[in-house]
Amino acid sequence: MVHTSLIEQNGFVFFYPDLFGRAEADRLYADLLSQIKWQQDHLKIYGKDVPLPRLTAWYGEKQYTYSGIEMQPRSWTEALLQIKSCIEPLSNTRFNSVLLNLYRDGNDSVSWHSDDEPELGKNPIIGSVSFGATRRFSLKHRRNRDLKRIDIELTHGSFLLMAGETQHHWLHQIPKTKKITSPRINLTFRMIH
Ligand SMILES: O=C(O)CCC(=O)C(=O)O
Ligand SMILES: [Mn+2]
Repeated sequence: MVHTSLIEQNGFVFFYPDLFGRAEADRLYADLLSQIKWQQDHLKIYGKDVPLPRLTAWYGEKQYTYSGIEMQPRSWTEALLQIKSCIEPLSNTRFNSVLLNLYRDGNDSVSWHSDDEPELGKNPIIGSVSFGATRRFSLKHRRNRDLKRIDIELTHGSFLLMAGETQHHWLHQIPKTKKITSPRINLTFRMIH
């Protein structure tokens, strides 16, 4: 499988531009859009409920807490199990959960963060699959200003793998953009301990 390496130090990030062919990606996108129980969550900021700028869902075998939001898992669907079985051999791990994001248009986003919740363990392997609109994904090093920010377009049917110390040293985001008017689905498969 053709892939490229995006960072040279403090972790590993590999990009597989077309893990899923066009027809299969189209089918999986349609299945996920209609079958996943998408929900609107809120963050409490200074006592105010602020809606997340995207819809989310949590599936798999374990419960999960992030930014104070506790998520009870729903059972794997056929589409999720199929995607999971495609990425596990490339990731050299087993995943027991997936966080799904639905970016309704370019106004939806996720701001700079690392996937570093305690239940992910020390050096988590994160398997990220994208369908629908192409969105820019950026990576920046936490401290070393000499390392340039990395921007990559996450295309329909692509796979991004983050491993090693990546979550300790690098932040990532999906910025807002006026150019995108259609939805994108992202799945980040994780191993919850
Ligand atoms: O949508 C993406 O590509 C990234 C999502 C993400 O970073 C997350 O859910 O933790
Ligand atoms: Mn993340």
